[in-house]
Amino acid sequence: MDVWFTENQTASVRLGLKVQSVLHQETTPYQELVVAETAAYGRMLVLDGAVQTTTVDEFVYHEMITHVPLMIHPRPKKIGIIGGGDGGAVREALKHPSIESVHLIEIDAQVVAAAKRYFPEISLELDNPRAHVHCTDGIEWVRQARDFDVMVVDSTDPVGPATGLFQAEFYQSVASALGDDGVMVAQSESPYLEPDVIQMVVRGMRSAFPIVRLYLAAIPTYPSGFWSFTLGSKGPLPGPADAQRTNFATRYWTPDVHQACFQLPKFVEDLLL
Ligand code: AG3
Repeated sequence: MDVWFTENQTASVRLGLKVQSVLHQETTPYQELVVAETAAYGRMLVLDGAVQTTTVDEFVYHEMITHVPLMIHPRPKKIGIIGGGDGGAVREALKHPSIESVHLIEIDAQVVAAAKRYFPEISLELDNPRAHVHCTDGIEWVRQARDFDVMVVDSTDPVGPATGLFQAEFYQSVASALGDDGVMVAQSESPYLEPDVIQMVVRGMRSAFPIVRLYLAAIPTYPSGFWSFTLGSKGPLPGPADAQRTNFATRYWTPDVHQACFQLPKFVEDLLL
């Protein structure tokens, strides 16, 4: 018998994945959480019907949301990750020897618990002594945070618990939480399916940071497979990766991709006007 998972990515676009087994299903205080084994993309985490991560393509998203801002900062020591309860961004951040502490601020403790139980290869660094997990509201937490070097917003879509993470006021409090060379990045959805979200994020970030740039990566299980990240910087500019600092293993990020990802197709560039 064929069993299929369907994500309604928009009112008129769906993604279908053949499912071999459903391993876990629960309603947390914040959302519906499902873990399933898929035929094509390995094990998958779904929140409120939206694919968050799969073991086959998670490396793209986690490497690109982490190494791009970390390499742009001259010497990142203290990192904040808002959302990202699966631990993938923590794992990537800890590949940088300069990092002294990574603070993960995930609102839903059940996401962290499911990641530890079902996604050991993604969550393994959550027990690293340099990693600090806080299961609390990221918006509140950022208001009192100070002296961070890099802040990564690894959120769900701008509906439900993540809505406030797409607002200008939130980017302003991230800017206050960052030191002088501070850099932030937020996942900002698909240029094909959610151009309005990109424009909202870029506009909001421009109200808080002097430098705002968009970059792209190909992530097959996310809507349209073509994904954007928005970077806000207090000073450091995207440029060549420091060759002294690239001595870690990756599967998508390379020093060339680090620069190339900022080269935007015309229709994407036009969204930023
Ligand atoms: N953050 C989710 C990206 C949005 C996916 N959207 C969707 N499938 N509709 C990923 C969390 C991984 N750490």
